[in-house]
Amino acid sequence: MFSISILVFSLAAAAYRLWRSLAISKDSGNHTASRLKILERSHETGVALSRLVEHDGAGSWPPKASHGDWPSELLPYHEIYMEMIPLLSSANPSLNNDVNIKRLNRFRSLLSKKLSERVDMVGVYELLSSIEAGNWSGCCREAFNGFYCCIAVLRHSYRWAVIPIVKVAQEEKIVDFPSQIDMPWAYLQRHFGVESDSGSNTSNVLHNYNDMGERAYKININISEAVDTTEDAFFRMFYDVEVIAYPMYQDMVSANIAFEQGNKKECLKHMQDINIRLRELLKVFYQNLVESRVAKGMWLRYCQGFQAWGAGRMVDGEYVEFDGVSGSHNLCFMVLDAFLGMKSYMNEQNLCRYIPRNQRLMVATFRKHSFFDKLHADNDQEISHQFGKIIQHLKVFRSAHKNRIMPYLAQPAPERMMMTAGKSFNEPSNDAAHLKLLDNMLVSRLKDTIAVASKLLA
Ligand code: HEM
Ligand SMILES: *[C@@H]1O[C@H](CO)[C@@H](O)[C@H](O)[C@H]1NC(C)=O
Ligand SMILES: *[C@@H]1O[C@H](CO)[C@@H](O)[C@H](O)[C@H]1NC(C)=O
Ligand SMILES: *[C@@H]1O[C@H](CO)[C@@H](O)[C@H](O)[C@H]1NC(C)=O
Ligand SMILES: CC(=O)N[C@H]1CO[C@H](CO)[C@@H](O)[C@@H]1O
Repeated sequence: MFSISILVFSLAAAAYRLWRSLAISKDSGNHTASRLKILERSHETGVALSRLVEHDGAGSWPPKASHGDWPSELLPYHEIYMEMIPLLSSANPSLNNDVNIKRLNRFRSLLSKKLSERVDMVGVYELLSSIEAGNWSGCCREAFNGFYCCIAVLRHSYRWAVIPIVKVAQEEKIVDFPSQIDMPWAYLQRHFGVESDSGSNTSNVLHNYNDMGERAYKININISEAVDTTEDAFFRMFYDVEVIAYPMYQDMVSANIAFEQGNKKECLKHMQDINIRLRELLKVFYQNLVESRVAKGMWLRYCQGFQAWGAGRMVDGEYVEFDGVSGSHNLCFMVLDAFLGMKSYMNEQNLCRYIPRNQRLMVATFRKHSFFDKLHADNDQEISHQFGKIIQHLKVFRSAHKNRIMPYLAQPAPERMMMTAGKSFNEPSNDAAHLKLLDNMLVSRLKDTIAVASKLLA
């Protein structure tokens, strides 16, 4: 039984590596570091993409990260998370508050104890300060990226302490974190330009993968095979869309350059490439958000709860609450919307809380240079047609997303109150009202997308 699952896993891993090498080899030729350099010299959007890749991505995108092969000061964090995961989740969540409070306290005190015994705060502080001063000789960017993920998942595991998440933890509004995971978090958030106490799709998901496409910090160990496969398939989607999106970003820069140079033929070619990539990118969603890959009965309790947050702190005498991780944090969808000149789905405050600075800047430059509104009906029919195809792809995605996710969110989880990862508000009087609220947000974005399409017809 055990060896069969290992076999299945190795086959899946091998298939994945093959797929990735194919996906990446399609980019050979023009989607290389040298192409990036040319784009950087030629356009503001190229500068922004290059800054993201060099600084945040450790030279690549999605960002490169390594887990555990780190400077000795940081290593205890990796080891402690690995030791704690088996204690985090359980197959039979209790409905009894007292039992859950005991489990929560036990998990937190053990985690605190390990952190205080093994982390050398002065050493960590000195290393992070020297990085902040621009001295990377003690730690490469890849390791720093993996460390970002590790501290984020340690914080999420301390926040919840019990997976599936339980009411008594949801009711806590202010959590007192051990200083060993507060102090580095402040450095990391300053470095990446993010304000939230919680992690984001960047820290928790993208930085969780090494360059073999393997995810370092899992949530559930040994619960069931269905939980394992659901957890793997769900998180992989967010990484895989960025693998395909990277060359698409380059095509967008090229399209901007060609359009501004008046080279419509070249621009059209890049627009066609964008559509080819976008179709591949959305396949990741269509093929993976299905019951056989992401099981509804497993997803809410074992994958989603951990990524939520719903806690906060006092800032200038006012309580500020942070949300958890959301699909709306996906860089590729923000960039696509910006390329079309659509206003951002997230407001400014949420952008600053959950989206790293260099991602925000890149999105903003794509929006600034959007040439969608400059197209002329007569002269630019073919390019307009390509824009129409992008919009059509997004419309289909948004309605599929809206329809597919609702049954996932509506799964029973009596040990908790309803709460999504991205939007932790739990005011609505009942679950149906809550789901309706989320549905409305998505419908409104779908309507915005349809409105863009009608500009094209006008
Ligand atoms: C079970 C799986 C999923 C659930 C339950 C879910 C749920 C949600 C919810 C409730 C929202 C609206 C609230 C918010 O902004 O946070 C949202 C937004 C969003 N989600 Fe998902 N999601 C899932 C999977 C995905 C996947 C796999 C992707 C992309 C690869 C994705 C992409 C997005 C995007 C881009 C938005 C922003 C709204 C928009 O641009 O239309 N989601 N999701
Ligand atoms: C790469 O791009 C250059 C200039 O944009 C173009 O002339 C060349 O044909 C492209 N090469 C490939 C392999 O697509
Ligand atoms: C840079 O950091 C390393 C190790 O973190 C340290 O040994 C070295 O002295 C620092 N260099 C400077 C110029 O501060
Ligand atoms: C998971 O289960 C297997 C088989 O029951 C066992 O050998 C292994 O030690 C367990 N791993 C953990 C981390 O508990
Ligand atoms: C780790 C992670 O939380 N990923 C999130 C990214 O976006 C999806 C889709 O909404 C969230 O559900 C995930 O929680």
